Amino acid sequence: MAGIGKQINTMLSRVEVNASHCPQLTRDLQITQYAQYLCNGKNPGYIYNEAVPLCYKIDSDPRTVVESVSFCGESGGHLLQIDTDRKQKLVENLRLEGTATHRIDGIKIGGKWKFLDGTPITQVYWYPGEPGRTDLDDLSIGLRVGHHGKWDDIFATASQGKYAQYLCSGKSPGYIYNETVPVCYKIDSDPRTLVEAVSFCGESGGHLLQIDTERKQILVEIFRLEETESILKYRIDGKKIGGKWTFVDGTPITQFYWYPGEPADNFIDSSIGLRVGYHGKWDDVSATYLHGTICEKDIRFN
Ligand SMILES: [Ca+2]
Ligand SMILES: [Ca+2]
Repeated sequence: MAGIGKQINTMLSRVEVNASHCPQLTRDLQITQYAQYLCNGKNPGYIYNEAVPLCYKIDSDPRTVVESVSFCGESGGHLLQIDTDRKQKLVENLRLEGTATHRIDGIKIGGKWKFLDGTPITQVYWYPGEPGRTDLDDLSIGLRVGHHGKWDDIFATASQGKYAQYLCSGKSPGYIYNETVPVCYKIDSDPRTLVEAVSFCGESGGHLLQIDTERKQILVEIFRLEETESILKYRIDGKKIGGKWTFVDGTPITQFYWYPGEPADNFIDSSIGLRVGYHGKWDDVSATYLHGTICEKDIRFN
């Protein structure tokens, strides 16, 4: 009898365990699945992160703060509000792509950082050196590619592209901003030696165009360089020292885009130019001959 009693007790306790745990487990699962469904099932492009938990979406089109707010609002959301360490950890692990800075919630009003709903931001995660524009008020918060989720103060009313354009051509007449590369460049057809070209670009805060990416090369290949009475070639960065091609700052050039038959290697002071008719492909030119100049200005957002 005692043995049966024990069995019954064991069975009862098992039932108890089942009764107390299974429904709970099911409910959690249902909540998770429902949350997931609410997040990405209803709103394509959103990703559900269960650990935070958080439902987020990344979009790379350039927008002002106002445009971003309405873009997020269209899908029933709002700009990502980083108000917990967990959310910050999440964005630090995101792999943001491209060159754009991605906006998150946050704006500077009367010298104070606040979320768009007016709540003061008490915990900040600035990248070293940020916020960099202490003198201005038209600011918001973004995550810059390469800053591993740490914050950057960025313009609120201008998209990053427009701001870059302003830094490029607004501050230095003659420069053109190409958003695709991106690069800020200027083509000048006055004849100059290499030394003169370097100082000419330097006067506007630039340097000779450094073709160090495929994208920049593709850009110069669609340039319509003009032949004038005095010039047929345009200087870009590059010279030969001790048998090695380097940029003027000493960085070795690793990728070359010579025109067939170039470099002809017939100068003791070789540098690089783009010859009209070579469709952007490179020509070795004498450093002392007079050629046109293509300058580049580095755009730094701070
Ligand atoms: Ca900044
Ligand atoms: Ca040549």
